[in-house]
Amino acid sequence: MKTVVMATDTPPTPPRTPEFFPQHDDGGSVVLERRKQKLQPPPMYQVVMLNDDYTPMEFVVWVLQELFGKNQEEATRIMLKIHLEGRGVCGVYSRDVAQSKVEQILMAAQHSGHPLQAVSEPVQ
Ligand code: TYC
Repeated sequence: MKTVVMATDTPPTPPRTPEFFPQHDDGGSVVLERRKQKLQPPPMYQVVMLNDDYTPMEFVVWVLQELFGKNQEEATRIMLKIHLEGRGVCGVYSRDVAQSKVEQILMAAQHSGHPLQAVSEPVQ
């Protein structure tokens, strides 16, 4: 007979991976080996802004304040780092939030007619 699951029922819990699993050693006996914990924290992504020769410094400082919550001093420090070194980290987020920040930068830049570029990349 088929088991009918109603949409209102709480779904059955999936079987848990046993923490210990049987292994056969060379002598024919069975030993229990502890499984390695497999769960890793989700990878974090950094939003990196790139330098160019045309975007005004004031616009970059504004982006860092409006989209990344930096104060004037910190925003100016990051902008100058990008200007001098070619790139700089604006913030570190989960993958989706980082990608959304990149899109917001690109939209703001396009809207204002600036060629400002940004990317997100996994934190090493
Ligand atoms: N290099 C730009 C200028 O001299 C300023 C700038 C800084 C542009 C940071 C982009 O991500 C950037 N106007």
